[in-house]
Formats: sequence, C-alpha cells, structure tokens
Amino acid sequence: MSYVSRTLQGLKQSFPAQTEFYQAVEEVLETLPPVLEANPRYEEQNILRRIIEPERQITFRVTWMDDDNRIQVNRGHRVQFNSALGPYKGGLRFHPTVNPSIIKFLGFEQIFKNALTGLAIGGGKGGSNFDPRGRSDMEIMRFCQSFMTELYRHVGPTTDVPAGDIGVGTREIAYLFGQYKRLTKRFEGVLTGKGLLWGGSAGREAATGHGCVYFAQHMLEDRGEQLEGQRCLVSGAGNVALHTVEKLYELNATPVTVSDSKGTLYHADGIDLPLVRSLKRQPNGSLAAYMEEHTEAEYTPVSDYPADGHAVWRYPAFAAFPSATQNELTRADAEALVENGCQCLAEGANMPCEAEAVHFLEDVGIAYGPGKAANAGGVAVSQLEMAQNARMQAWSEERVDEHLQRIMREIYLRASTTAEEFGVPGNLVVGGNIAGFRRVAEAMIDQGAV
Ligand code: NDP
Ligand code: 2IT
Repeated sequence: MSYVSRTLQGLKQSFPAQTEFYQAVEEVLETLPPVLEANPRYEEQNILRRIIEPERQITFRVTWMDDDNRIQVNRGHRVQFNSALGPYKGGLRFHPTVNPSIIKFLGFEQIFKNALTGLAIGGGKGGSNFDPRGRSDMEIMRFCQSFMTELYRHVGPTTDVPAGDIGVGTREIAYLFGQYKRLTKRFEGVLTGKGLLWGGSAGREAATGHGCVYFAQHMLEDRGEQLEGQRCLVSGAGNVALHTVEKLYELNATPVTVSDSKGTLYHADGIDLPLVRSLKRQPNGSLAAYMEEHTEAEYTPVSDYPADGHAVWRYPAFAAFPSATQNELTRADAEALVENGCQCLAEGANMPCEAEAVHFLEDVGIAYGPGKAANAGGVAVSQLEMAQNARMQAWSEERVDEHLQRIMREIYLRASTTAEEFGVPGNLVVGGNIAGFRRVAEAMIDQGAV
C-alpha cells in the first residue's frame, strides 16, 4: 500500500465520521505523489503522518445568558494545526453546523493556504456551534466574552492569532478583543480583522473578495481573456461575496447572482449591491425582499433548488465565484456551468466544490482557482495587520491594496510555475498544493522531530 493510502487509512480509523476533514486531506494528499517521489526525505521523515495530526486541539464549554436570563451552552474549538512557518493563524467560525470535522478541515487547508502566501504564518482554525443570526447585540457580546474567557490562555500575538470567518465579523472581533484586553491587560495584535480605530488594518475586510477577483484576473490574463464586460455568478451574501461583487463592478464586469442559506437571487441587469447590503444588515434579513424593489429579478428559495445541486450555478455566465460555504457546488452544478459557457471559477469560500466537481473542472481544463490560492488574500492582509501592530503603524488603504495585489500575483505565479515543474501546466490544484506543502515540509524537517 502506498504512503498516501496508508496515511489516509490510518486517519479514517482514528477519527471516525470526520467526512469534511477526510475530504480536505484526500484533496491534498492525492496531488502529492510526484513530490513525494522526487523527495524521498518526506517519507523518511514521516511528513504526511505528522502533517495530518494537529499539534494541539482545544475544546471548551461556552455558557452565556440570553436576553431571557436563560443559561445557554455552546461548544468552543481551536485547532492549532501546524506552526512550522509561524504562529498559528486562521479564522473563527460561528455557525450551528460547526463540529470537529469542519474545524479540522478548515485548519488543515489553512496550513497550505498560509504557506502559499509566502508569509510567516502557521495554520489554525476555531469556532463554535453558536448561531449569531437573530441574536441581539448584547447576546452576541455575552457569548463572545464567554468564548474569550476560555480562549485567551491559548492565544497571543506570537502564539496564535484568530480572525473572522462565517458569522464572525468586525463586531464579534471587537467583543473578543475587549475581553482579551480585560483579562490580560494587554493591547496587542492577538486578533486580526479589528476595527480601524483600535489596531485594524485598512483593507482587511475587503481583502478576501478583492483578492479572489485579482486571482481570477491572473488566471484569465494567461489565457488571453478578461473579466471586463462579462457576466459573473457569485454565491453567498456575506463578507467575501459582497466584496467580490464590489470588485467585479469596479472592473466593469456584471455580477448577476448572490445567495444565502435561504435562497438565490438572480438579476440579469446586475445585482443592486447597496440594496443587498442593507437587506443583509437586518437581523435574519432575507434576499426575497429584493423583489419588492426589482420586480424583474428572480428569487429561488432553497426548497426549489434542483435535486442534484444549487440554483445559483444554473445561470449562463463567463465566471463563477463560490463564496458561501463548503460543498456548495456539486458535479452536476459544475457540468451546468461549463455547458453554459463558464470559463473561469475562483473559490472565495473554503472547499466550496465537492471532490467530484473539482475532478470534472480539472478534466475540462477551464481556469480553476482553488480556495487555498484564490481566497488567500484575507489571511495575507491579516498578516499585514500583524506586521502593522508589531511596529505600531497604520498603513493607508492604497498601500495595503498594493501589497494585496502583489501577494495575489505571487501566489498565482508560485502555483502555476510549480504546476509546470510537475508536468501539469495550468493545474493550480496540484501546483498550489505542492508549492505550499514543500515549504511546510522543509520547515518541519529543519526543526527536527517536533
Ligand atoms: P459571512 O458570515 O460574512 O457570510 C457567509 C454567507 O454564506 C452568508 O450569506 C450565509 O448565508 C452563506 N452561508 C453560510 N453557510 C451557508 C450554508 N450552509 N448554506 C448556504 N449559505 C450559507 O462569511 P464570509 O463571507 O466571511 O465567509 C464565506 C466563505 O469564505 C466561507 O467559506 C469562509 O470560510 C471563506 N473565507 C472567508 C474569509 C474571510 O476573510 N472572511 C477568508 C477566506 C475564506 P446566511 O446569511 O443566510 O447565513
Ligand atoms: O479562511 C480564511 O483564510 C479566513 N477565514 C481568514 C483567516 C485570517 O486569519 O485572516
């Protein structure tokens, strides 16, 4: 049995039912045989077995009082996956679906994504099954304070630096930061995505969505194509999705969809971004209300989605930007996209495409930017925020954007030149995984059996 197969088999035996984690691990390991053959040291040093094992996992109870003075209980997680390249770095997700498998898949992907940025950051992830939607501001504050009361002892600006993800934006980071400061007396860069008045970086909020569009531009440029004048599909209606929509408009492309957990909105003239922003700002805000202002638009509730996929991917467009959540794009969705003329898919979300969809897109050969490359702009600007905090500086938005554009170009070049080196030109899954893996593996070997 091969080193890859043995590693996967052992993983499934020791962590039953962690399906999203297996999916993320398989997706990386199946691309590694060429680099393992070229570097026998990686197997000799047992790198695969070590890299799939988190250095540390913390699980804790989070109790908090709701507005009716009832005690609520949630579960908190932080997975400190790999610190070969730097302090653990990665977001916190607050969503009812959060469980150890989800946090581990996200933490595992974060290792390779962060390595691919070329910056000195390790990989980690955390979160809770707490659902912020429909909760009052004070409930969110009490939850965040309780969450940090446990987490603070495990994090720090040179140890582990959490940030946002689904359900965690500037408001949640603010409450978490306030509680960290109260407990430690330290005003320092322990979290990224902070408010601009208290240590946040200009451009961080927009970085993932903007970076993802920059990445798509690089893929297309190499193929003599561009986004200008093209129709684009975007899923999600949160931070990543709406900043993707914003950047597409700046480039004179036309984003025609957004979606959320309740349904999909299609507007052939282009999504009315200010309206979507104001609808989603309301607690439990629904995209369905968009139709009151734009009767010509189309709203499909989740109950009317095709049995084998999602409504958002069934419209004709040149490019697709999945920016909501994992496994939101099936093989049937991918087939529909390609049949309808889609030439480019850049992942704003983490692991949005099912494994079968990824294999299909690779076979067809359209420009496909995997999340570990395409959505790395967010964590990259988080690292710039850490650098600014360490030097007590605040950079301008223009300066941050210049760095973001440079970093996205470098990620694209790293992934594409590595793909060429391994004889699969244009395959950014293989190129990105190998380029990230090699950096981490070399650093692990240098640091010995730790
Ligand atoms: P937000 O919480 O701001 O937005 C998430 C959006 O996705 C919402 O519109 C939400 O719908 C929708 N969504 C979430 N879960 C589901 C689901 N199970 N089914 C359908 N829709 C769903 O999160 P972000 O925009 O920050 O994150 C989106 C994706 O991008 C995630 O995969 C995240 O891991 C990834 N990412 C985020 C980065 C960041 O900097 N924030 C960086 C890199 C990747 P609803 O409003 O109905 O809940
Ligand atoms: O998935 C991700 O890269 C993030 N949620 C952002 C992580 C970060 O530390 O900024």
